[in-house]
Amino acid sequence: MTTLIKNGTLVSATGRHAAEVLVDGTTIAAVLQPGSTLAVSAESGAERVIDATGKYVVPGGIDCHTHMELPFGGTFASDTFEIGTRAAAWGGTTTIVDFAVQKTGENVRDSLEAWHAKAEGQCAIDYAFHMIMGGVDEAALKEMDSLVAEGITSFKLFMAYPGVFYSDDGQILRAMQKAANNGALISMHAENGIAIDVLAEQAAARGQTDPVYHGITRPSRLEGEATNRAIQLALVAGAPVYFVHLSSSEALERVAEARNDGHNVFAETCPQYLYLNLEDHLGAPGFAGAGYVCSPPLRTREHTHHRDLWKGLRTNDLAVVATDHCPFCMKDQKELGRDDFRAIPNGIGGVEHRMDLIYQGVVMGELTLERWVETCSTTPARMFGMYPQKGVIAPGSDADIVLYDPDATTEISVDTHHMSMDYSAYEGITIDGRVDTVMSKGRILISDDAYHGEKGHGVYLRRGLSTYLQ
Ligand code: DUC
Ligand code: ZN
Ligand code: ZN
Repeated sequence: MTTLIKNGTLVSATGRHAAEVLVDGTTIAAVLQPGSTLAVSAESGAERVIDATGKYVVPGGIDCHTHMELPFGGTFASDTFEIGTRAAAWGGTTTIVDFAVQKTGENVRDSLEAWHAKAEGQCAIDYAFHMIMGGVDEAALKEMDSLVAEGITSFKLFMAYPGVFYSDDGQILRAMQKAANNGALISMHAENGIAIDVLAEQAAARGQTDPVYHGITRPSRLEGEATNRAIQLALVAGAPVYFVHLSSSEALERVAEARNDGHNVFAETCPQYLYLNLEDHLGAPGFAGAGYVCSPPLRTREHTHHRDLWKGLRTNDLAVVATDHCPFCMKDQKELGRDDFRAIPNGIGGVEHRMDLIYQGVVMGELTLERWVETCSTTPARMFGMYPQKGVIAPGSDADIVLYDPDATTEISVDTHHMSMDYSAYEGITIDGRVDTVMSKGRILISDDAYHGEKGHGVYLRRGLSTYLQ
């Protein structure tokens, strides 16, 4: 089927202009100048014409940090691949990169197969995998080469969660040396988990068991320290490093220093660190704060008031916005930690709201429209080896396209979201903009406030090496 999208403003990472987009089957055939002979003939030949008057036409969002069905703390993240990718589509995200998980002591290959089995045939949008390595041993290091060949070109290591996902400095160095050799990108969860466990145990022994102590026992200084340590290890190994879910000014400063020195050091942040804070959300009365327990934790009000993370997004010290989508319900899941914050499953769901929440940054004057597209789509595609198949509206690219309406509004609420969560971390926030139409590989998934997709439309993407490195 051919589709012409006309009368819209095409926004890319580098500019905006009036343009018509011709889609043929699953890919973009042409970007045409309105009124040109080619555009006129494309319209007469098109089987479907979409009028995008007043809308921004942008590449589909790419959320490169999700955890569908993640096993955590004796339960599982509540979104299946089916539900989570459908919710993503509702929010204008047309590709996710989820984290396949090797827990400490498990085999990497078996863990990956298990992840493929969860996702295959279930997804509404295309999906790819990073690999979490919960144990860097000889077998895992060997598997890294074969995984790169299979399109898993990035590996997440944890400096947190001793005994579950944790890697020590020697293991990190070895994985980075391997990455320096095979072109993979090491993604780092940078928090000093050994020190955090001591603080958490001491707090619990004092009877400080409320959700807010999850944040108090994970001070931002320990994110800054781990970030610096990982940078130094990466420099010794000669490998690039990418920090996931960067949450604090201290960590951002370490990244900025390394980047100013010309190093291949990159970072993402997440909407929760831009919008939510420790006192108002994690410290909410009663047990409500449990809904905001994630790691790294929400930072203090002072942190969010400084707006350092928005600034980092402007300067490119933060190159990407992802969600770390890891939803749990209050009932039966967050409640596991009613008597002890250490037992609250860590995570916030937000895959549906990323494009809207970051677009609100445009409305607030924090980012340009182009930077919105770049941080939410184009850079994730380049960073993780999916560009130009994804992340750009250009001939030959997948026809993953969002029409965004700046004149409509979106009110975020548990009553209207599509994630499998019995609360919303962003309840009541209103966005001055709205996802209007979502197309994935030429197929309309969302239009007229209705879902037209189906599970299995999304397929596994074999990623290439990052094309973002300096
Ligand atoms: N942080 C979370 O909040 N959840 C899952 C894993 C992680 O690192
Ligand atoms: Zn993490
Ligand atoms: Zn994560």
